[in-house]
Amino acid sequence: MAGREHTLKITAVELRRIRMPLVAPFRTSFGSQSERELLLVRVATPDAEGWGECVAMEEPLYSYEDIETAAHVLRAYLVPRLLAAGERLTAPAVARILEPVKGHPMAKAALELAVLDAELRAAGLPLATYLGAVTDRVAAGVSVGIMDSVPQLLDAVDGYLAQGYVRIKLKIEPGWDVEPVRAVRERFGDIGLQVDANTAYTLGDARHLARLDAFDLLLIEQPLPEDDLRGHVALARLIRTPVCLDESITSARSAADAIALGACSIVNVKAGRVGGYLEAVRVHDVAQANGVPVWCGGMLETGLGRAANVALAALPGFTLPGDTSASDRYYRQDVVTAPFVLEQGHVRVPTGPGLGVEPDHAVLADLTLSVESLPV
Ligand code: NPG
Repeated sequence: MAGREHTLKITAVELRRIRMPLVAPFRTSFGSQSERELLLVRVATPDAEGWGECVAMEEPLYSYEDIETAAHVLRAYLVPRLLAAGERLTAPAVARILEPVKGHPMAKAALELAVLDAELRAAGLPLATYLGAVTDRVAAGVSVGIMDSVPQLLDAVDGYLAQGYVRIKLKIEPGWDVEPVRAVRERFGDIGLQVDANTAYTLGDARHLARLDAFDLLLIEQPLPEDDLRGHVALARLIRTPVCLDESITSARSAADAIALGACSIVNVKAGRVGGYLEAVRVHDVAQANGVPVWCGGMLETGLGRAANVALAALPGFTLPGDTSASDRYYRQDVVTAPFVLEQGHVRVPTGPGLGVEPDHAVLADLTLSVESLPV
């Protein structure tokens, strides 16, 4: 990681809960969403403010965190520790200060990102540069939810391909897997295609999942439960489609373990899942050292979190397109003044200091459910 370190003193932290309507319902194996509620964290310092986004969902269906538990842990344990850290705080120290609090990676990641943004804005340094970016635009993939029918799915995929998305990820679950994948492959030919099961299968489904081998997928993501590494090792030997892990990878160390055991040959990197962007870089580094490709996962982020994801996806090990879609894939109105747009299947890496995007305060005010200032 490049760069000068600016120390800063945090004077206040704000937790803002917002609700954003989705352009269309998004269905995964764990449920359907028609709006996204999430938590934004703003830190105030004498030199600059910084923004972080907490990707926890309203209900604990992807992982055990939810918006309420994240707000509680931030309010009761994380923010007080950071405020007590005094004048000489730097973003790389945040994870160490928060480390005594077990778990809650999404809450920690949001706070670390807000500190990092403030620090980099004060230093005039873009997040992408700080993290080690090597490119000024990243390939954009799109995640396509489970639909009521195959014709409806084909219409949706057709629309995304027409917009220029360079890779399609289909959400799958038992009963919605081989047939939709076959239909998409037959209709659209040689496109970049992958599937995401969000832990919906068991090792007993191996023979069924091997039927996906016929469709030359880039990968199958998280077929088995997150704590079933041995199951993934066994499955990886039984199917030809490369196994990619998402939920199972909670740190750079767990990435190293999964790779060493042969549980995956590709890693989805999500900063929220591993406790922050700095740990996400270490996951990237471990994978790169092992010759394992990575890509940047998405959690329906607003333009603020999306900016950080796009910066991360510009690192050299991100050789597969990520869930780094344009803002309008999910939201008619984004919370930043310059939403992310698709240009020849890519999105541009922000070049301004910190996140490199500015919150649109009028839009934010419209979407805000509550604002809490800490310390009270
Ligand atoms: O493009 O932001 C995006 C969403 C991509 O499918 C996507 N995310 O399991 O990876 C996932 C899924 C997800 C979304 C998980 C929201 C949890 C919350």
